[in-house]
Amino acid sequence: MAIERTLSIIKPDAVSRNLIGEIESRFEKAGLQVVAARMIHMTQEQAEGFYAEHRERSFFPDLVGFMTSGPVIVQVLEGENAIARNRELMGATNPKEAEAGTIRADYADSIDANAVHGSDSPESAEREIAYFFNDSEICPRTL
Ligand code: RTP
Ligand code: MG
Repeated sequence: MAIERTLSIIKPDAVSRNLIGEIESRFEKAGLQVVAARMIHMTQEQAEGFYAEHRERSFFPDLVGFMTSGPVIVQVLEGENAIARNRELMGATNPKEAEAGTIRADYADSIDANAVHGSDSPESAEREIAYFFNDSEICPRTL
């Protein structure tokens, strides 16, 4: 199986509820390794650029408002099949539909405050990682 990298965000709701460690623990137990990480409070411009693909959607203003409402952890996870593996661990976008035992089922309140973000494809992962990190800020562990 391929070793991949994916962009993960621990969103403002999870950071404010002191769930950083719980969530990182799930990634580590699943064999995903943190190879870059930073805490930031996104500006409106940063959040709008990150979610540019959703610019025309009705939920876009709420999404940008929420993502700029408090600090987040932006990070790169590395491991076998990391993109899909991270999405499995996260669960469905709407926590009400997320499978039991997933991060969103256990820790998320609503479709807006849904605890985590994860890249949804190799193309998104490449763009999203480069959006927040230079090559020199990524510390390879398994690659
Ligand atoms: P994410 O990008 O945050 O990992 O989540 P996702 O792939 O599961 O969901 P996506 O479709 O990319 O949507 C990005 C975020 O926008 C919010 N959203 N709200 N009200 C709605 O219908 C709606 N749909 C999406 C969610 O917070 C979602 O995580
Ligand atoms: Mg998405």
